[in-house]
Amino acid sequence: MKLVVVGLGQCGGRIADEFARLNRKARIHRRIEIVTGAFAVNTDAADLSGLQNIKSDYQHRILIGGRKTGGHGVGKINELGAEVTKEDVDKIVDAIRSAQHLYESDAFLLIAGAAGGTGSGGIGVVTQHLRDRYMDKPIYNLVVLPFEHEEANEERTVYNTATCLKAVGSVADAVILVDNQRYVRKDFSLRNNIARINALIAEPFYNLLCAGEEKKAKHIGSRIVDAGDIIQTVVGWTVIGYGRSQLPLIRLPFLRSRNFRKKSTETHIGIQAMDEALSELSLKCNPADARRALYLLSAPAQEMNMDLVKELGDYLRDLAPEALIRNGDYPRERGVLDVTVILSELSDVEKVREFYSESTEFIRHVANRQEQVESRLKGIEEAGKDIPTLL
Ligand SMILES: Nc1nc2c(ncn2[C@@H]2O[C@H](COP(=O)(O)OP(=O)(O)OP(=O)(O)O)[C@@H](O)[C@H]2O)c(=O)[nH]1
Ligand SMILES: [Mg+2]
Repeated sequence: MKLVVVGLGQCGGRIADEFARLNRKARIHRRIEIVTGAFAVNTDAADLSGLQNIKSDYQHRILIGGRKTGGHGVGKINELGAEVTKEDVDKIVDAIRSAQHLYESDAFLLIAGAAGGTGSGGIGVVTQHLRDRYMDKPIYNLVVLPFEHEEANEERTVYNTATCLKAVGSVADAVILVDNQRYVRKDFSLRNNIARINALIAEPFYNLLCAGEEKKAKHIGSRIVDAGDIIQTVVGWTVIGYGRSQLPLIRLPFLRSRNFRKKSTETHIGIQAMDEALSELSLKCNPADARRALYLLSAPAQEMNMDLVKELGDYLRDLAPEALIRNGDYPRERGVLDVTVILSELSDVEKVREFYSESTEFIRHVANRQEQVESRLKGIEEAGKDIPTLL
């Protein structure tokens, strides 16, 4: 599958940059193309110049909001983010339209951090405009939810996140939810290592996008996962997970037969990778709420067999009994077996509900506070009403 990737704001731009890096890796190591164009949109000039893989011309690193933001961001006010994006949306859409291989692309992927200003406000606006113009291509949004400490310490975090989720939920064909906090749990030092988190966020997409683009017979699985399967799977609220198991280094030739022991070891390793993918989904959710699912098994050809693919399917079916499950195998990797899982068309996402209800409370709280401030100001005015004026 080939994507046009557009990152908005700092978070979106950096993750889009990561996709551009994956594309380079696919081109060098696999001679295939998975990203037909990578763009970053921001109100902050410094953030744009900090990127490494997205082409550095103004058509790919698109600065918006010129006069209103002076190149310094919107300071977490996502209404302003939405407003300046609307004003400059033609500039963004024109740049995307001039991408060389746009016609070959299967879908758009727009990325932003929900808790910020520029990306949070802009992602829904750009999605809506692309949707009006390219009705034949699905538009996916990848939305990054804030760390817990941001929810606790910064008032606007929850409000920005809720308004962003509401916007993307109503315009995108699918919203892939990624919770920053999930990546902190894996390894605490990561908190200071955003680049590593971004790599972990993009990683599950690598084999998933590559599998359907392979041209050489030896890398084409017996059941290919291509753009069609992904488009049929990814709808509405969506999460993605990735798990990897090392394969035993030494393989004794006499064990290569279809012997029972080997098969059970393979199955065990496969289930282990699938377990990891499911326990480290990009957002905690209940697989039973998924209406659609997909898994891709990538391993060296000799490690793969249809029994294993089927076993993984049975395992996933138990956890997501309501889901229509698609699957595929991808004879690639060396020394490892990995499993990518997508759970989609989720009928309930607790975290999204929480953001909505907390934000509704926050709006009430702000309105109350505003009333209090106004009545106090009136009090001051009242107290000074007999003082002569100098003006
Ligand atoms: N995973 C990840 N999260 C990030 C990154 N940069 C920022 N964030 C998160 O994104 C949210 C803030 O959004 P930003 O992208 O910084 O904001 P922005 O869109 O640039 O908006 P302004 O700076 O207000 O103009 C917070 O929840 C951050 O934790 C990143 O590179 N990777
Ligand atoms: Mg910024």
